[in-house]
Amino acid sequence: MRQTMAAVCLVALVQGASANVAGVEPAKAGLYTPGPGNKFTCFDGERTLDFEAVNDNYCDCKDGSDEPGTSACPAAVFYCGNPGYKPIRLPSYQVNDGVCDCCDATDEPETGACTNTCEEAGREMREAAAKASIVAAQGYKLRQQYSAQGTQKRTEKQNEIETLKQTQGALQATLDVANAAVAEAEAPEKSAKEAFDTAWDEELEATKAKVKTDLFSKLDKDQSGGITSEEIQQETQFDGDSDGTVSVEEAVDVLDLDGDGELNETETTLTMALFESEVFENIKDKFEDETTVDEAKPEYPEETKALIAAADAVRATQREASTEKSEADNKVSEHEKDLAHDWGATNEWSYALGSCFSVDLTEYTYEICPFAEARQKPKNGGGSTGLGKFEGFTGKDNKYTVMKFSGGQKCWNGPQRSMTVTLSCGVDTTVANVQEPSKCEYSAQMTSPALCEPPSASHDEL
Ligand code: MAN
Repeated sequence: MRQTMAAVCLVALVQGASANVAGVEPAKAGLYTPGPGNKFTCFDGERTLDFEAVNDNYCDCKDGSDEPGTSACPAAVFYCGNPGYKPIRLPSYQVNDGVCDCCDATDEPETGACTNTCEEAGREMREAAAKASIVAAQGYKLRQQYSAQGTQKRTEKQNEIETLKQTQGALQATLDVANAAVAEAEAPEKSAKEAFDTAWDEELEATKAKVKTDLFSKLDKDQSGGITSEEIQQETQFDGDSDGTVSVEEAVDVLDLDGDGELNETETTLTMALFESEVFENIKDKFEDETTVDEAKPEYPEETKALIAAADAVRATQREASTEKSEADNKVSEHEKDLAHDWGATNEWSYALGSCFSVDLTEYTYEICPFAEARQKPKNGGGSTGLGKFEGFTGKDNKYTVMKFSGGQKCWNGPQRSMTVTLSCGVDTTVANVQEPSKCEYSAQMTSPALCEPPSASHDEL
């Protein structure tokens, strides 16, 4: 049946008004006017076709614009509106491939593999978005608190550094005075102690020498200056076999220095010098009463004790001054180190200073300490492994979305360990999903209120 011109126009108008060319996104709908006699020009302007060539499953345009709703053109993009959910765009090869990519089922018209699930998907998405926005709101409140606390903490630390720096001079002066007092008190203390110690050493040596000469003298009965075997025989201590007499053999044994069983000239009359060097040590135990020397050093005399006490007192003062000074120095460097860290755009990360957050997995516990380090601790005991020192925030668009740790313990046959932590908004600070995508390169996800944006900044208004 031949249509009148008016009827064709009417059909075109009606179709144009509700024109739904499969796979075309609303912004481009105006470029497609279905209807007999209508033309279509490829987006690249290279060809103009009869409209029947659109979505006829044959690719005419290089840019794929004539086949938005089929898989015929590799360059084409399929758009599904997914009413009730959110629109998505697919590469054309996903059209009619038997896989449901669009919840409105429009990507599978020929396979008929799909039903419309947009209502359910939309509901789930809105529920998730509602939950996320509650989390975001709670988290953002915390973030504001952390920011306020952080700003205050920054000021406090700066003020404390100022105060400490002012006292550092005085503390150093006190320490200098104490050092001088110690030097002054230690000189007489040292010489008094040294004098006493030397005298004691000499006295002890003299006593030990006297013990030897006394024993020599005791054995040298006739005081001739030499000990003979007859004299040895008179000392019952040399009665080795306890038969009541010291035999000639027993006496010779004492004096027989070369061990040849008889006494030569020097051995027959043993001099003091040989007695001291060769005999005394062998026989002294037989004369314990005479040879035991009390080697315990006596206490220092009162004057020396007074010098030691005086020096102890100034040393104690010096220790105190030194401790106070190093505590002040340490505090200053600790604060300076903390302040050197990036606490976030509004100091919102301040709450994590000095804190660690961990997660227990099957084999390991992972511990993340912002501004410090990340560690891996085996659950079956054993030492922990350093996964890297805090390097900083390294996210691309918003640097506070990624925390990087690097330069950790070297991996056997590999790099030094490192960890990349991806951050997202959460009411609590939690660590999850720790993985090792490549050997000794770890990744983790961390939630923190520091990542929660003000509710108005939320992009999902579905
Ligand atoms: C340890 C752990 C692992 C790592 C290996 C590399 O076992 O740190 O995570 O893959 O060392 O040898």
